[in-house]
Amino acid sequence: AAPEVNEVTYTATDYLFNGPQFIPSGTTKFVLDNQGMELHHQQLISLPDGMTVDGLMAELAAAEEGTFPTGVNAAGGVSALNPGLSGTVTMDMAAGEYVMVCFVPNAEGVPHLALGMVKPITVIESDTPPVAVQASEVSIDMVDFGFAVTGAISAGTQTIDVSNEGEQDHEAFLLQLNPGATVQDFLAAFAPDAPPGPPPGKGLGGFQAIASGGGGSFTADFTAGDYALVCFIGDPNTGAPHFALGMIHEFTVQ
Ligand SMILES: [Cu+2]
Repeated sequence: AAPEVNEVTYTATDYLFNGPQFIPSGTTKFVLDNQGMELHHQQLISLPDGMTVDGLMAELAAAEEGTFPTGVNAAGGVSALNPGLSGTVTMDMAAGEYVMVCFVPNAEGVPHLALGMVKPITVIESDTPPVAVQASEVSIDMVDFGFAVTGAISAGTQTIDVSNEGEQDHEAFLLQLNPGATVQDFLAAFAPDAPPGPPPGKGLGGFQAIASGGGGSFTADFTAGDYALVCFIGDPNTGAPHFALGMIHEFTVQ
């Protein structure tokens, strides 16, 4: 068979994923369409041999904040999107069992996966070879702990390569900031004591957490304004989120 990109679309609502459970292996373009009223993301997790979905949920609940249990690999996906937005991630999917979850908390701090956003996905071995990767003009290397961005992000639709060159899991959540707002202002809006109201920025997707050595690309529409890449993964050594250790990259699109 000739190499081709398999496109699969999932919708996120409050609080369910809808979309195909069975997809072929190979180069896969994941589209996530947020039709809910809250932020949602699509975190794929590779289900280890012998572990059930319920077993994974128990391990995730017991894991330290922002970390994946030992032996459980984060497998990418579309990062958090504001209501009404959609995002795209492309990556090579190996055959196997996966689970799609959303860790975004609701207003009471309950993660969406505990409210129903858990969807088992089976990637079935196919003979379609992966599509040869065409390098994008912009690439992001995620390291312990920072984002190394090569190339300039400009207005318009852009595809950006993402690669986890670090030892730990990393993600590249793409945030557009309201005029005058900072990343800290945005993060503060999710603190337990934050006043009600929308955060001063919007999630445009990006690349959800992926294990060391993994990667792919995401596509986003940029207009003039201030943006940031943020990683929310927890460092098991210090307990600090990666964004507090250097994984915030602010940039301006002209
Ligand atoms: Cu990180």
